[in-house]
Amino acid sequence: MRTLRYAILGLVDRKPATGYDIAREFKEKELSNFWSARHSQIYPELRKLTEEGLLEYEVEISGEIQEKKVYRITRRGKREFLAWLLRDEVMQPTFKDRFRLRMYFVSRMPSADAAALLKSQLVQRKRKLDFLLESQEKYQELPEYSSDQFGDYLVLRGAILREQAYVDWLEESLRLVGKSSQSSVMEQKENALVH
Ligand code: FER
Repeated sequence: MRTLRYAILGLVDRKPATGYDIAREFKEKELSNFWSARHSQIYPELRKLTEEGLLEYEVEISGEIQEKKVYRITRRGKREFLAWLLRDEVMQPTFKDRFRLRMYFVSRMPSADAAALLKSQLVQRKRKLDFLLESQEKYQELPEYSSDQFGDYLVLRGAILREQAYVDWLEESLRLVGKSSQSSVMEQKENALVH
């Protein structure tokens, strides 16, 4: 499934846009926090969508020589976009997280090193969480369901809950690593007394 085409259809369905406008959405707007696309992908996709009759464009003159294509969604485009939106989604496999792979092999490293790595992740994750919580401040109240902001709010809340869970996991792991390193120190002392 070519997901980019649906992201583009969704954006143009909200508001007629140029290729440049669309590229900006992926680069610096809300969408850029969780989806990306490069100019080199966007322009060929706009061309294909136009050939397929899902988008159409009007040429606007901007300045003396500059022409720009302003894309609009067609009725067929709206229909295909809605069909895609309503499709049920198969759950995606667990995201590959390199740090989790390292923790899986934690027993191969001294516990003090494990604690240091966990603390570094904790600092970074808390920073991310703070950033997301700050972003949430733009919503003093729940946006209306029918507004573009409602979906952004849902996705942002998902990110906040995910990062909070990650922070919880790191803090719990730090506690557990601390606990077991104490017990292994005690075991060493006990062993030293016995032998
Ligand atoms: C936003 C919508 C979604 C946003 C962030 C996200 C910062 C998601 C981020 C993530 O999944 O990490 O408006 O603003």
